[in-house]
Amino acid sequence: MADIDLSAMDRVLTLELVRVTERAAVAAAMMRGRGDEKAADQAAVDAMRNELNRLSIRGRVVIGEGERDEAPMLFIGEEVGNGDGPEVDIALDPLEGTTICAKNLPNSLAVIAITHRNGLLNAPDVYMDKLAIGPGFPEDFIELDMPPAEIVRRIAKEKDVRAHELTACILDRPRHQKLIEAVRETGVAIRLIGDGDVAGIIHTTDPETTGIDFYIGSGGAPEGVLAAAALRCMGGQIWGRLTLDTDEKRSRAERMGISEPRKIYSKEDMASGDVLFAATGVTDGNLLQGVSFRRGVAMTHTIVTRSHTGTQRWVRAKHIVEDKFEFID
Ligand code: VTB
Ligand code: MG
Ligand code: MG
Repeated sequence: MADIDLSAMDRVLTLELVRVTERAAVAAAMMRGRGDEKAADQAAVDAMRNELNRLSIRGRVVIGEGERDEAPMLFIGEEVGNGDGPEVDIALDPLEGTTICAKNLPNSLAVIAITHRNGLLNAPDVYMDKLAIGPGFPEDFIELDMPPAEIVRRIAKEKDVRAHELTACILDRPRHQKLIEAVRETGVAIRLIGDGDVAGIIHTTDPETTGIDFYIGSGGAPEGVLAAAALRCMGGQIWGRLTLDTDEKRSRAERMGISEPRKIYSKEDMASGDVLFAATGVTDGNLLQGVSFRRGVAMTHTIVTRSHTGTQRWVRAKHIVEDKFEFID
């Protein structure tokens, strides 16, 4: 492999990633609206793993479906790829928003991010406090620990708008009650989402289309790493801090190499190097359309992007379903 130009390899790999998320999305989409989160998730996991193992990489799952004993497939530490190619680390979520998919509500995704070995934060499956905003703002002009009113004031000033012209995306959870009150107080419109904060954060990169200006609140740490990878490629800023509020969580994090439990991570801290990112819509969403099935064909909509160049490719694919995908009926 030594004589192969790695950057050329990455270029090929970028497009190859599309197949991986497409395949997971189609499998999950066949289970849309059936009220069975587990089955939808399992279908996506199986499909993603099959496709991932065809890639010319020596891949290692860093952010995956869980620890080895709780996740039979795509567990943290699992080696994937055909074993022939660059050594890479992988963050994935074959179905981000299992409940959304089971209810056939907007913005469930199949997502993956790849970078060089040791380029991803080994985040334990705990909560992470997150603040994210799209491109076009000064670096660090807002901070994770600022009162919401101050965050809103600064964003409104930078955008030269009034607070009521801004929209924040927040996960609809009882733990966010105070946060929601504080943001409402400012006049900002809140879009409460049931799940799917990877999509919520990606939506900040294109407020004109999505209507989302910033994301705030606590969600899964693995999802934080995936969202950071997306923003490395698509622009924007994210700040995240792990919620390590018990001894058990702190020692679990320590075993995963985290020595500063209160550290605020930037997107580069969570995903460094030349990051490749792909997401395919499972259910219809604000940026990505969901999979649609017609007689004999499946249509998919994917974004694939790379931090090195920042190129965003929006790929609409028409798949002849027979032979390619397994039907469930
Ligand atoms: C979020 C959301 C995910 O988990 O990270 C959330 O993006 C956080 O956990 O889609 P809680 O549900 O406990 O709040 C999901 O909802 C599911 O992975
Ligand atoms: Mg998952
Ligand atoms: Mg998830």
